[in-house]
Amino acid sequence: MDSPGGAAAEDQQEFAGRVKSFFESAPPLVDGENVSKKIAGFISRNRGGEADRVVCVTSGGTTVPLEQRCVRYIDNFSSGHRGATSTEYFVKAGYAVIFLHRRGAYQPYCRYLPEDSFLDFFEVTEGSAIRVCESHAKEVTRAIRDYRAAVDGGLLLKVPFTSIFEYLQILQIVAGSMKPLGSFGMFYLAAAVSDFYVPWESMAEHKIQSAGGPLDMRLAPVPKMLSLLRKEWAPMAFCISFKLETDSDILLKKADMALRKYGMHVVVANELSTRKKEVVVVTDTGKVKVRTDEQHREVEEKLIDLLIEQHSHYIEESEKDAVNG
Ligand code: 9Z3
Repeated sequence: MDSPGGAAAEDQQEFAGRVKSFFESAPPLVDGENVSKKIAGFISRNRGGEADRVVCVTSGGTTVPLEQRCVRYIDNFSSGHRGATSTEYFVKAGYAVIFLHRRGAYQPYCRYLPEDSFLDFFEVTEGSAIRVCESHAKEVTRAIRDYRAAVDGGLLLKVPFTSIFEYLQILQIVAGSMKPLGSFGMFYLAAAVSDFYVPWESMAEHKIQSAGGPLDMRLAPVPKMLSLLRKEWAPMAFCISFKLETDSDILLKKADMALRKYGMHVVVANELSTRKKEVVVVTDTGKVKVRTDEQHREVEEKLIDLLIEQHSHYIEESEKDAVNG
């Protein structure tokens, strides 16, 4: 008969096998060497520098391709607004931010795009020069100023992804580069990550033909990388994940479960329809509701303040632990 320890070891082995096969069968990351270099350079420039703290903000949904030469894919809901907004507040607070985002999702400092056409912001003068319309001058000036300050100050690195393969490969690279930062590193995982995927080797190469009738497809579970991130990839980093549900009755229970199961430091629980107005910050010491109000029109403003406070406390405790051995 198996001992409980034996069963746990078997589970771990099975999980390790799924992780191995996910990465081994993933298509190689396009321009992977360059991506790694950029990330490592950004982190080493900020290490011990003015910013000192580096956060990886993930944003937008990952896709699951159904064909190797992809025409169709399954998508995960996320506009990327949460990640883009949070990035601005982190930079404002002095953090260096690696913005790991879905291509085409909302971007920091220009969140009016893609909903409003940016052509509406400009007009052509009589001399054929282009100028910003008076009605948009204030916001455009502020956006350009803040964006330039973030980029020129070396506080913002944007790294795009589309598929679940790209996302997890890049996340692993970021985590490896963040490891030396210890407790000064942070992960703010707002991206909506696919739970199921089609393994590359069992995926059709060409566009699936509709003439064949109903489509049967077997999706494999994506190994949950959150526990790997905590245990192996960057064990000292402060980790915040998000829990999204549409049924508010199960939201907090699921957030509690995620906190324990993946060893997150914080889980931010949000319900789809109210996510822009209200979130609940769940930690092992309790739950705090964060809401918009008259002074804080964006829930991220208060949320980031609170998380930074918790991160500071975590750094202090980690340093005490290091001194006490
Ligand atoms: C979130 O819960 C984000 O807050 C939203 C933000 C995606 C709701 P928007 O991008 O929305 O501003 O439109 N992100 C995490 C979603 C997720 O997939 N979480 C997994 C889960 O709930 C855990 S990794 O199981």
